[in-house]
Amino acid sequence: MEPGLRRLVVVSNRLPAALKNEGGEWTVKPGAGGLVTALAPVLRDRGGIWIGWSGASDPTVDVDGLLGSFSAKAGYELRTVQLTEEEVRGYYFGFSNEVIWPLFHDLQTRCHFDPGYWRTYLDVNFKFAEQVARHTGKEDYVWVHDYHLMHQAFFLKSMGVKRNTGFFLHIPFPTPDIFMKLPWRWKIIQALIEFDMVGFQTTQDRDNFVRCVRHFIPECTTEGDGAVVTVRTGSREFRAGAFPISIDFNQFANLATREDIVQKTFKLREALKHRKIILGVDRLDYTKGIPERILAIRTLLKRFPELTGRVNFVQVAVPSREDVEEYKDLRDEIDLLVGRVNGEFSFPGWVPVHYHYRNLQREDLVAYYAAADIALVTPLRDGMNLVAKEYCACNASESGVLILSEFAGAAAQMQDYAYLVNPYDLEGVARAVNRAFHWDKVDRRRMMVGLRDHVRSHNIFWWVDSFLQASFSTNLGDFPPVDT
Ligand code: ADQ
Repeated sequence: MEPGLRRLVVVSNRLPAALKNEGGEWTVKPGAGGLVTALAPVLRDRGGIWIGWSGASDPTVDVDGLLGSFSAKAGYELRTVQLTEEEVRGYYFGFSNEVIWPLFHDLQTRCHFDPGYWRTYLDVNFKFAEQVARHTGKEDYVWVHDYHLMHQAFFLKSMGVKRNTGFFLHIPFPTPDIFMKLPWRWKIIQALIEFDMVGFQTTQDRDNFVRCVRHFIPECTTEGDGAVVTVRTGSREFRAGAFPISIDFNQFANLATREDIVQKTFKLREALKHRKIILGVDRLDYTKGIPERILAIRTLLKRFPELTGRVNFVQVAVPSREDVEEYKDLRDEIDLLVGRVNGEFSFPGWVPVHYHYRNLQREDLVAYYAAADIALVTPLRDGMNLVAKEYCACNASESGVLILSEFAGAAAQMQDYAYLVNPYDLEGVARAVNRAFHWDKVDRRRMMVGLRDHVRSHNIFWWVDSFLQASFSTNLGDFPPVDT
């Protein structure tokens, strides 16, 4: 079979449909993320399977029955990996979220290097690999997603199962000095080099990874100078590439101009009395820099008192990992900071910070994006950051300004048209917001048109195509650099 037409098998921690217990009854809810939107048509057209955890640890739930009806509608198969509560604790909350997530975001002091987590991570990865081996054939292409499942190719090989495999890391890959803090560093490198293609969000991430490989295998060489390179380690030859993930541009752009959403946008602006809206939208996570952003708004109001009463900062945070202590503490910290800044600057008829802690419907989110004059996207570190791209897609008026952290993967692609800032530099962020506030309409339009053109052409479908083509292409010269 033509390599590019192989059946696709996607493997990720969670399935594109989640089982939810609502009032004692289990139901299936389809996932709405960009990855599902992009991969579903590919899976449907060439035939495919998605393998992952369903989100239900209750052994009495008829998972296969519930997912069967979803599969029939979706047009591709779903296969679950059943996990016990203890496995979810060790592999997901433990190793994935308390070791790899903070370390790969350069926040090593937040890591809990618990050897028990590591063992459970390996056990669960083995369980996933068994399912992959059971449900796939030699002709299939197995595409594994993210840091929860770095050992898939390694375990398939140890079982003697030959598969063509690709891996995509959605979060950053750290520099060697940070990666070396991981007690299981060599085992992770050993596992990753068993994939045929290892994909990253940026060239910098890819190069960090290659430098870590070289640390353990000094004779490692690379060939190529584009987005994708061939890596040779003596015993292994594989590809490593940069594939900046994106969004379904048209879906967001079309929503933003739909009549009912235009109405919603109008109402939002009315409610805020035509003051300039500065918007932050994030999962509530310590990597997103939300406390620092609120402090930057405080600095803005102190340094530029003439903006008092003329701006509103709207922060929308979607609840995330709510059972984890650190995330509860972060929520408390944000509540406190919002209260402090509002206490310090409010006057009758004006409150500077509007904070919403909830999951918004897509339509409401788009209305916020469309209403905002300035998007303040300032993560301390981020693999890519889709909010930056969603904001541009929804800015149909082409008058918004994107202020973007230089530590978000998106900065590598968007730096020519976004206002880049260091999120730790509160004065610098405040100055950027002040400048954006006063920015001339012609300049704003030029920048936003540039951003929108880029996201339109480098959308999520482009991303899927480039990853799959780079996995099979015989000419890596077809993949020019994707960022700087
Ligand atoms: P995340 O860390 O989840 O993803 P991000 O890329 O910003 O980060 O995506 C967040 C998503 O959540 C966006 O699609 C946004 O629309 C949605 N969202 C945020 N707040 C919301 C709210 N209040 N209500 C509803 N939806 C909300 C990881 C990596 C990123 C990488 C992505 C994709 O950490 O760096 O960009 O994967 O690879």
